[in-house]
Amino acid sequence: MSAMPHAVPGADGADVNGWDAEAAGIGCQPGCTPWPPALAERYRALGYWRGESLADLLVMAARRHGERIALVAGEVRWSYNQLLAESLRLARGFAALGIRPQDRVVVQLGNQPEFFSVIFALFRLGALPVFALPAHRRLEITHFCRHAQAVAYITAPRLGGFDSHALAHQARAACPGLRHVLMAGDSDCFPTLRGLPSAAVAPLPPAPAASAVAFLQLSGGSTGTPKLIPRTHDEYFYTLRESARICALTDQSTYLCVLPAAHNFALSSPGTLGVLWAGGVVVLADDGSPGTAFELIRRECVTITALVPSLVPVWLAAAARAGDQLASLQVLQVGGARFDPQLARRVVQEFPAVLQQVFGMAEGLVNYTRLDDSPRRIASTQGHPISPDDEIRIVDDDDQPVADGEIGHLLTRGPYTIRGYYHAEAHNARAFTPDGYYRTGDMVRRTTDGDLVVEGRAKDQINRGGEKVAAEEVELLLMTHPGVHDAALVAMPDAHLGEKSCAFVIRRDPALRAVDLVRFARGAGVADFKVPDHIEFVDVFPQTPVGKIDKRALRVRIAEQLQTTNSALQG
Ligand code: OOB
Repeated sequence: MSAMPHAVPGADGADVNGWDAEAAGIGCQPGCTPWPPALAERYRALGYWRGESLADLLVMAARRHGERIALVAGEVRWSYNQLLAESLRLARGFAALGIRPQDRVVVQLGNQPEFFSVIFALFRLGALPVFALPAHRRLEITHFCRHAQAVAYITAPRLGGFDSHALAHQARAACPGLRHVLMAGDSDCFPTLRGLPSAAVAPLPPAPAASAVAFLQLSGGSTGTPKLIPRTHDEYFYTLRESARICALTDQSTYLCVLPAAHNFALSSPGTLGVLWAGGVVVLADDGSPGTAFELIRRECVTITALVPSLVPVWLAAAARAGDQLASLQVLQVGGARFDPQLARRVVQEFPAVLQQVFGMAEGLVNYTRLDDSPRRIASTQGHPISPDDEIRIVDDDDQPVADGEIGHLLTRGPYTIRGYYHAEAHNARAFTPDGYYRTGDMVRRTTDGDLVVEGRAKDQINRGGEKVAAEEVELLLMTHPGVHDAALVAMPDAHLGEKSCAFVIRRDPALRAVDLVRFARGAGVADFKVPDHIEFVDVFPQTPVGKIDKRALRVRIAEQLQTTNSALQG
């Protein structure tokens, strides 16, 4: 990683002011695995990595589109100039607090304008946001703070309906390294973003190197502790530019953000950052219900939005009664979880916008169906990768390529797929091949047109309507209950979310009830979506021939049980 720091002329605070190159993260990336130098050179030579940082993105966008509207949230409307000015004010304020380049800052905000001013401020400082989701609670937030050795935690007094003050107190008490807790909104207990010193005395460090890590994204994961994903400015900017091109974004585009803004799909595929790069408008919604979203689409003339599959049936039903409310909408993206091909066909036939399927992952690789693909391709595949340099291997259990068209494990590497998780050496040895391919854990096949179709999953994860639950994380949590001897979490079919979680539990205490365990899991402070949806008590687990818990058998058992119950209810 040899690129020199690149600051767009006119970017604020370009002089060094006592900050040294090492502090600015140039060539120093502890805990991160770099690309092999020859490949990095190739990606630069091909113009994929252009030496521009995500802070530069906003400076360039403000220069081109200054007084045009960048963000809309309720009655709040910020121009590009306002967003840039506010992010620089915050960057100076953060610097005055002593937040330095490469410091980690856990950011847990809703779909609100401050999410953007905060992350662009951190990008400008070269400090790394760690993207927590609004649903995360004490266990996740304290884990992120500790694992990333965060110096600050930025949250909002209310996250959805949740009062986050207690969570903020708990995080501060549990994480001695956390020097600052800041609130985006009024608070009696914590300093607020509005109250940050606008210290002219605190100069900004030089702009970060584009080759440096820009932020830590969360992995859906399949292991006991959630992993962090280091993404660099250079490669992330590449995905934004290309995603914006693939989705035909222009400065006339308006994107409605209904998914959590911190999630990779909503952030960059092309998401809010892709739209800001194109000079369009980002409209922030509190939720994805048609009641909220359709009115915003009409009022703001939204042209593109992104959904998880579980929202699609209600959108389809509401669209049939929506009159010309959706007249401006050109593209409806759907991704993040398995999308039933029959439902996809209905969208293609009935919904008044072009469907685009998106199959991506926070670790990198993103596939899109293209806007001009045939309706058949759009409805029946998850598209193909962003980059001609995305390398795809589809292999059997022994890492040998499967025959064309056969289903196998998807491995990938390329100009924006990470080479390792943050500070996770042992896990990296399993999650990546020796030659740097990421083992996605997805089972796919490739069509003769070169599109990927997701056929299943080998990783031990539950995809709950796009929210990922790592089985082991929940199993370990349940096993901390004194009445539990062993636990195995598997997916069970759900008509609305696609999948829900079912915990099979071997009890130590015969009096233990499902409701006790659910209460225990809630009380332990995990995100609600990780609390098992259903609990089955058993005496033993079925085993595979090598003596592992046979999760496939458990999945079949609960699926059959549900089917029997459903037919009994219907009969
Ligand atoms: C997106 O990112 P993550 O990191 O929350 O989850 C990635 C995983 C994939 O490995 C796959 O198992 C599943 O989510 N997934 C899909 C899918 N899109 C993602 N499974 C089936 N069909 C799809 N279309 O979910 C994400 C990141 C960027 C863009 C879009 C989604």
